[in-house]
Amino acid sequence: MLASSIRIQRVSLGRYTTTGSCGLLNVCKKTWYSTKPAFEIKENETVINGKSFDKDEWTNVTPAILAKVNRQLHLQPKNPISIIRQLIESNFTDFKTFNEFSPVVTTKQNFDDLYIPKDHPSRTKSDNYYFNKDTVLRAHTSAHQLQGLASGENKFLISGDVYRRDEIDSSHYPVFHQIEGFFYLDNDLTKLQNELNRVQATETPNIELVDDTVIKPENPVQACHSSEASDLIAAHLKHNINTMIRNLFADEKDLKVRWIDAYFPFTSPSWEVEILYKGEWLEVLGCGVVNQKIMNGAGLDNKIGWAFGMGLERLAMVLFGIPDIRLFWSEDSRFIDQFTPGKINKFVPFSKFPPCIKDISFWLPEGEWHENDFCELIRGEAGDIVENVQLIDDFRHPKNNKRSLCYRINYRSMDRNVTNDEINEIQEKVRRVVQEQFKVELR
Ligand code: FA5
Ligand code: MG
Repeated sequence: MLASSIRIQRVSLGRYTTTGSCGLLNVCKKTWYSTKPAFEIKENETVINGKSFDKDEWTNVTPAILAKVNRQLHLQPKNPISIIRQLIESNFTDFKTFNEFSPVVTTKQNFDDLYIPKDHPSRTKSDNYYFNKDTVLRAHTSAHQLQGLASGENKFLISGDVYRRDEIDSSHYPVFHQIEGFFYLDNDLTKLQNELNRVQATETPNIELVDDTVIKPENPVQACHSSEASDLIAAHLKHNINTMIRNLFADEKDLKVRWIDAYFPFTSPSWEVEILYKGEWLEVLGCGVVNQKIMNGAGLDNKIGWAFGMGLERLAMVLFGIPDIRLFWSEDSRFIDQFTPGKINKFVPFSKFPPCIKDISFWLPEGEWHENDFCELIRGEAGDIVENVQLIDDFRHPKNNKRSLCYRINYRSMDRNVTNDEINEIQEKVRRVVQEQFKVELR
């Protein structure tokens, strides 16, 4: 955990964040994964899967992140991420599935098409991986809602890897996976009621529900919708989600699910769903009634719909008992051979290797300090060997008013012992690069 005074507020595609922008540029002429030529970072352009993107002042994709693009954990049959995806899909049997949209999308797809305002903080360089001002690694599967609608299907699911610059700890990784659900129907009260009756007849989720959300001005029915139609489609959404969660947690006897109000520019009303797991509320998805402008833009003026976006890692960590988010990326057979497609079983940890802890302290120069950029730089130099980065001291000199920070970097490999010498070498590199990039004065 980072000290709360400057803890970076994580970015939700709906909420506001405190981080600003200041990207890093990494140059590397290495081609990864010979089977699928993935990427090459050249002087003036970045090539990924055969497509080239000119660099500009927005460019901040790094070799470490581009190396993840073709891993597609959600499609590796034995990976828990893929197992969870398939279990979710099995709850929506008549939905069309899209699992292979490219994560390289336009800023139009990721933001504009979803009515995310131009000045919304979720667009900043500090929170996203940009190829250039117009092209980004998708930050959510909602970036493909219009592609789903263009297919002509009225019920579909979209899964994929999504990318956000973030802090480093056991539950945060710059790549995670989401599954998006989308459903629409004629905006006709009889049809909506019949459809709701149909789904409610087949399943009654047996869970303890906490849902005291009410429609209010901060989370309103859209002006173009009648409250009856909006309530019916919302009830359909809630029933589908509650049933899915019940089925996923079939072995949890006392499952508690809580609905809370939320805000997303692309839905209204909007909610987030949390589950009570081992005494803690865990946010698992965001959802709501689709912004009618999205429907109308797709030529579906007389339809009304719902959408949700759910993270797969958090569910998989809970259901499979996986303690560290980096493990999903492990290619160690002791990890991957523990799992069977279609089945949830508890992960048996292989021995935990000892950590190697190093501190880095420095005086900051004038100007802003963005912790995401610092974490990104450490990831770039050290890769997955970094388990977490923690701010342990934040101090201002009483005389010259200069600010000094001390971070503790916890290095630990998931599959072998690390030597002090090897970590010293990495730490030296980290120190050098931090000094060069951020113009700090090392202590
Ligand atoms: C979104 O990404 C919206 N696109 C969701 C949505 C879709 C809303 C359709 C309405 C309609 P948010 O940023 O809250 O929202 O992320 C959605 C889910 O992704 C979260 O509930 C969580 O389960 C998961 N998630 C978000 N950030 C992380 C993270 N850093 N690590 C792991 N999972 C995350
Ligand atoms: Mg959220």
